[in-house]
Amino acid sequence: MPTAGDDNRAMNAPLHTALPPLDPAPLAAPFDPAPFAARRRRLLERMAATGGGVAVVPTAPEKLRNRDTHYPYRADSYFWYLTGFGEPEAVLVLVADPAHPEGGRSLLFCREKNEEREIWDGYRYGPAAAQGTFAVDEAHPIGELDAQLPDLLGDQPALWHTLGVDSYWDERLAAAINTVRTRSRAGIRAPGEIRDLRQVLDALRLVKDASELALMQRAADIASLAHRRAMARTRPGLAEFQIEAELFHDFRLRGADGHSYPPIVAGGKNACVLHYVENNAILKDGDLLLIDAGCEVAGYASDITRTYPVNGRFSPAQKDVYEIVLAAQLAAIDVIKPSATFQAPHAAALRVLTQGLVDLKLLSGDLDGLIESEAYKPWYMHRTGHWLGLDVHDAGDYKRPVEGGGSDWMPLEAGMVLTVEPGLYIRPADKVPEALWNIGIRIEDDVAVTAAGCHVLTSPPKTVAEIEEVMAHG
Ligand SMILES: [Mn+2]
Repeated sequence: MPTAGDDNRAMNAPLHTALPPLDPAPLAAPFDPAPFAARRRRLLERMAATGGGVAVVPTAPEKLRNRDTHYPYRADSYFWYLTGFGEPEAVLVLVADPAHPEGGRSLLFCREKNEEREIWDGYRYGPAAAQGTFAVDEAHPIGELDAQLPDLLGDQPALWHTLGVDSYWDERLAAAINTVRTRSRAGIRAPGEIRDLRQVLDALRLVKDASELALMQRAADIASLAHRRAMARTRPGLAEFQIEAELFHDFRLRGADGHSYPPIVAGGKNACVLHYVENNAILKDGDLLLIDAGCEVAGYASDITRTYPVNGRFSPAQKDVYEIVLAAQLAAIDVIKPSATFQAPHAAALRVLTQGLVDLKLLSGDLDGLIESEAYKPWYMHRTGHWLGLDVHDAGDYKRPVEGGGSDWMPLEAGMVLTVEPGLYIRPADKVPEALWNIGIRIEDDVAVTAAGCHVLTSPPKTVAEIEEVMAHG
């Protein structure tokens, strides 16, 4: 264990790398409602294609943390996707109408202006300003929603809603439908169907538009710089949470909203705990450090994992395992292109990882047989990736039904974004050479599918040489 003096020297070590300055332009840019309006139009088209109706999309509720302190507020991802409106207590209503130039009417219900509350809690748009800024047809006080819903739902074929997500909204919308039913003797019909809005919205969210890809690139760039900073500052004797602080420093310094999920900063054997988030152990000379952390920019997540030696030099055993995981990750990225399926990178990674386990003498036998029997599972127990977007494990199906029954893995198309994150986790066990014990390695990048193949959004140092260089010289 190093002395306290070593700790201080490490924390104050200058970063020799010239980090790109913060680009304030995206922060100062005025809000552009056009991409959100285009998404509402696409949703209305999909609704119209299956008979039309009315969609009701509430944002997330505020959540109390304790007494009168709230958790930091974050809008519901579906609501944000369709509006870009970040205030709580808001609901979007879309009324499909083929005669409307946008495919239907959009109504935003939001908080009213309130001078006293704004002194305490900050600016509120209020309906008048919200209507223009967010380019909706109408905006109304949120207090009018229950009174207006029965009128909006009358004589409509279907109510579209994210059924079962929030029982409060399930009940509130059922009450609105019951109110419409009381009008049956006036000849007004209640919607005959309640349809799951998630299916159609998830399919839309799966393929990112240009403005989403730009935000995801920014989230990827900021998180990449943060990982690089953490790497340059890592030394034996520091605590995992001190490295976590380095990440958060860069996230906020460069304008990200914050973490996109609780960061994993796992030294030594903690790297073999897949969802380790305590981040409170001391980093030891000779151990590896696994960091799985990403930031959020305007609602969009990045998700990066890097693994490197605490003391800046890979041991021979650590290097052997690292090179296997890196080769698996590169092989997985290599097969990502339109028409390949979501399963293709996983299959490519499994081949390299399983051969690597044979080379490490942890497995023996025929490669295809070992893959078929999932012999790799004790050391590789998770999948190689997931969709990424507004949610770190983003919306979107991984399989699609095929004619004649059954399902196939989702074919990739340009605009989809997925993570590629193979790993190997070697816990102490009989018949495992001691040099390999507690080596937990994962390497994760964010990859956008393009027409020509794919584009890797994330860029922290990744090869053994790059990592050792950054750790030696910043
Ligand atoms: Mn991930």
